[in-house]
Amino acid sequence: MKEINVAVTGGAGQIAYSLLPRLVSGETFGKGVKVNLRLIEIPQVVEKLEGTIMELIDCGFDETGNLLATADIEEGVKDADWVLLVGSIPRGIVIDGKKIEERSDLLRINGGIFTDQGEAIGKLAKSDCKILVVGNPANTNALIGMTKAQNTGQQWFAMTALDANRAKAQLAIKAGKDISEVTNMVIWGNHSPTMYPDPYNALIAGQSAADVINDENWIENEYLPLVQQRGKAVIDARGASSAASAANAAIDTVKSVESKTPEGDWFSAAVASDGSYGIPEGIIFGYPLRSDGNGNVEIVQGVELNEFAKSKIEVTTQELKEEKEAVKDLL
Ligand code: NAX
Repeated sequence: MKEINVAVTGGAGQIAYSLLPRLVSGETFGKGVKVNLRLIEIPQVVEKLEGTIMELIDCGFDETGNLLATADIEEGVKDADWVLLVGSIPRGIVIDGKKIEERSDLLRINGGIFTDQGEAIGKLAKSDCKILVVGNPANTNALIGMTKAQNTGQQWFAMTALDANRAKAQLAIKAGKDISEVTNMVIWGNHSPTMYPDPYNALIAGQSAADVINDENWIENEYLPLVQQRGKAVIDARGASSAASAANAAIDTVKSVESKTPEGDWFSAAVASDGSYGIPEGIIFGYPLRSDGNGNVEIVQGVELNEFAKSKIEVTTQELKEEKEAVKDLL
């Protein structure tokens, strides 16, 4: 059986609980591919992973390979084909008597985690390793990790697929169509409330979603805030942040990278900007992407942006520049 090594940080967290079974069930990497899973946690929590491992064994999947729990990032990412960086410190946690509320504090604390992880991945993971950052602030964490990894064969992604799935769902509901008919969704920019979930280039049964819905006021004043604030709405309703849908989006992203993108479609994730669409290089930016199914992912070119889109993209670009500035000493 073909084998693949997958490392996941934050292995004892709530997203991981929904994510891990689906990584080793044959669903994500395909039937007949054995998945060796390394679960990485902070030392205070690593023991709990033994319980998770027991449950994964008890699922009895044919594709489950070796299962390892570790607090040692180097052991966890060695020879990894995929690394899912889910673990991070949440907003509101108390560290050294101080409640971490400010985005800038969060950026710096989590940035510190991603320097070590990036170095370990660059040095020890496979030379064509794919890395998906889920832990927030995802784009800037990915920038730090990628910068520290210094390994140009590896490819870093920050997750925007949850935002894309949320956006598709809202467009489908509004249009009264099946979600399977919604394609070409792109989240431009940051995984944050400044994201731009593009309704003009998204298609419903091959036609611009904005044209199908034909309600500019709804698009600009209801749809955008609905998608941008959906994470908060889930927290308010559930008393905890999105977990099952976040895990699902991580699986979607891995599958999108691993398989050939259907002709004419694209998928959404943030990658290092190469200057496409006038976005400055040196930030991790949400783009429309295509995969050839052999590990090569490219930014789709030539997508038209109207004035509304350009103004939204400007705002999210500015935010990413500011985030970069806030962690500049970590880069
Ligand atoms: P939890 O707090 O349930 O779990 C996080 C886990 O990470 C904890 O078990 C913690 O011990 C571990 N951890 C912390 N530092 C670590 C380190 N240095 N190495 C290894 N593990 C470490 O959070 P959960 O709900 O699972 O969310 C995880 C992250 O995903 C958060 O940063 C959250 O903000 C982010 N999200 C990102 C989304 C996206 O679309 N990109 C959406 C969902 C989610 O909000």
